[in-house]
Amino acid sequence: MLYLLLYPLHTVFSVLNVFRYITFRTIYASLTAFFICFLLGPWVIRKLAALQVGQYIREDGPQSHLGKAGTPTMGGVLIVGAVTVSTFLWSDLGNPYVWIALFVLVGFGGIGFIDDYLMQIKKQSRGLGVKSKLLLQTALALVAGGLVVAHPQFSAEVTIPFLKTVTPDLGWGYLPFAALVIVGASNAVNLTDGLDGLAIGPMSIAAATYMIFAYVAGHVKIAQYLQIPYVPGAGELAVFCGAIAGAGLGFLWFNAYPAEVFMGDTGSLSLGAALGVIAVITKQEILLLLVGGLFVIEALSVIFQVGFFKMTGGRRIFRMAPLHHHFELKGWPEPKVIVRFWIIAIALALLALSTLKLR
Ligand code: 57M
Repeated sequence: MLYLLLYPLHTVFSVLNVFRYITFRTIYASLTAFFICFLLGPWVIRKLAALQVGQYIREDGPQSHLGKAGTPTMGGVLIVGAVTVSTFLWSDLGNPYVWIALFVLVGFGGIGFIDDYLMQIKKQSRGLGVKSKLLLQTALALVAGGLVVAHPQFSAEVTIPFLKTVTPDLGWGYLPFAALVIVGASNAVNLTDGLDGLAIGPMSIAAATYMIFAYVAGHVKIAQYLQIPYVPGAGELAVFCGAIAGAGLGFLWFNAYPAEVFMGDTGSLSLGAALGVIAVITKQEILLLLVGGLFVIEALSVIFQVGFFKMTGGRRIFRMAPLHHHFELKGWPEPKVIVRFWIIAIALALLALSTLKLR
């Protein structure tokens, strides 16, 4: 909005020329989203507590979690709000990719909100049923994927990290593939969100990583130089990614151990899906397995655990899935699990960044 309002005035006030630069707007989008979360956090937490939007804790989980009962949840409304306001302020609203990304963030936030809300009304740990949740997620992801596919510059080719010449063209298969990336990312982040700051830390790291990829993908010269797909207009998503990274840090201030608030499905489903759609638009879909590697590991631990459990009639690979519960039950203190998982997320993000040169 500020771009559309202020940049045209640069002919009168040359200082406003700075609004032209995606880098400048990305930095301020991050700071704006950070301060919205940081400053409004205490008020939102008080409101959620007053509305008695407190977390119900499953009794079959690690015993250490029972003390977390009543922690205000649905803090994701603050994150989604901060990212949306900041993106509105600092991005070029004439760019269709910005609208697709916001649609996914707010749409999946809406599904998460319904889920959280039902949990509060029913006073139980399950909200929307698994099937209805998956159906709603798939429907939204298909709409978002359809909007990407309808873009005049769309290409159905998929980039494979480290291999610059292998770019399979999925043709019509691209739409279900895009939906899978979005829904998969949304659910993987949701599964990870089980310890204080465990999901939001790596989410900020992943958003900051894609911020770089979005900038590079949208810059014709750098994209050509690095031999990555050039996606005209994708650079504007750097502003959106910056807003997510900033909002994430602002939220982490309160979600850090011991958490004063949880993000709820409102936060985890929306942020995961947003990461998925960014990967799709920037044509770095497969790279999400690395950038969001921690979320992938957590999701795989559940898939293997459930599969093995069913195959063997009740035996387990891990003490409990998702993986963070396994380490908790092994006796690692919660902060140790969290910080070690962050370290893994940072290492994976660096590895992902190295694909800019290693190809
Ligand atoms: C959501 N939600 C947290 C909070 C957060 C298929 C199965 C593996 C599914 C999985 C599941 O339901 N996962 C989805 C996980 C919950 O957090 C809330 O949910 C929101 C995210 N959606 O924002 O509102 C609890 O996590 C803790 N928490 C924190 N700090 C935070 O910042 O400590 C969350 C955020 C909170 C709080 O305790 O209440 C959750 O874990 O429920 N199911 C599971 O994860 C369960 N695993 C399981 O059943 N494993 C079995 C299967 C796979 C065979 C096994 O391994 O034997 C575990 N979760 C719980 N108890 N709570 C185990 C039992």
